Amino acid sequence: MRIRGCIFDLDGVIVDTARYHYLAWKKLATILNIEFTEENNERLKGVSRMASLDIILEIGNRVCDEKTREEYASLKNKWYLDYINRMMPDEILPGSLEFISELKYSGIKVALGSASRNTPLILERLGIGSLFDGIADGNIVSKAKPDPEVFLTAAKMIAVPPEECIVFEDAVAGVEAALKAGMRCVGIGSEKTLKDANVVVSGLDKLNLRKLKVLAKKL
Ligand code: B16
Ligand code: MG
Repeated sequence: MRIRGCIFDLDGVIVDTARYHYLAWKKLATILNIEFTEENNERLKGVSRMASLDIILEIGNRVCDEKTREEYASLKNKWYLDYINRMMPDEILPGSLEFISELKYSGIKVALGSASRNTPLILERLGIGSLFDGIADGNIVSKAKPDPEVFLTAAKMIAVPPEECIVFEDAVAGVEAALKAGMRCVGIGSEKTLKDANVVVSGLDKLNLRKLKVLAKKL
């Protein structure tokens, strides 16, 4: 395939915020007397805030009205923001900046495709907002991953057709979204979890443009 656009997920690919999401959800679960484990937290990766809350309520066998759900979600986000507001650029995952810069330097368009409504704040904390030619996040899309909307929006922003885009994603829901968008997907994490990705690497530090082109021949 010809690579003209690369679209990056944020949480779990460029920065590891999963731990902060977990700690904030855990706090809410404890208050609600729901047992919520790190294993359960895997199910929340890549899915929207409200869908994450619904998974936790389902684990605890609870049903809530809309107003209460909104209150719980905003409480969790308040605790999550306490962590995010203390984030520093050294939390950017190894190899991310080098890889993205190399892509840009070689003329490939680079976009962000994240479910997170906190994307602008995270990018500001990390000082990397200006790196991207397009930013599609949870604030501008209405359908959460596994719906392809966020990646299709990102591709439009960089004016590259889906078949010439590669998505880098750490979550099962995100891989599904990328494939539904008609894009190729490089899974970031374990092959066992990301079975449907076209190829899987453990992190962006394992990639450079030369290696990506070799992988792309198999895509
Ligand atoms: P927020 P990504 C996702 O980001 C996270 O993986 C997921 O765990 C979280 O629930 C979702 O963002 C919404 O985040 O509460 O900040 O809007 O992986 O798509 O970059
Ligand atoms: Mg992610």
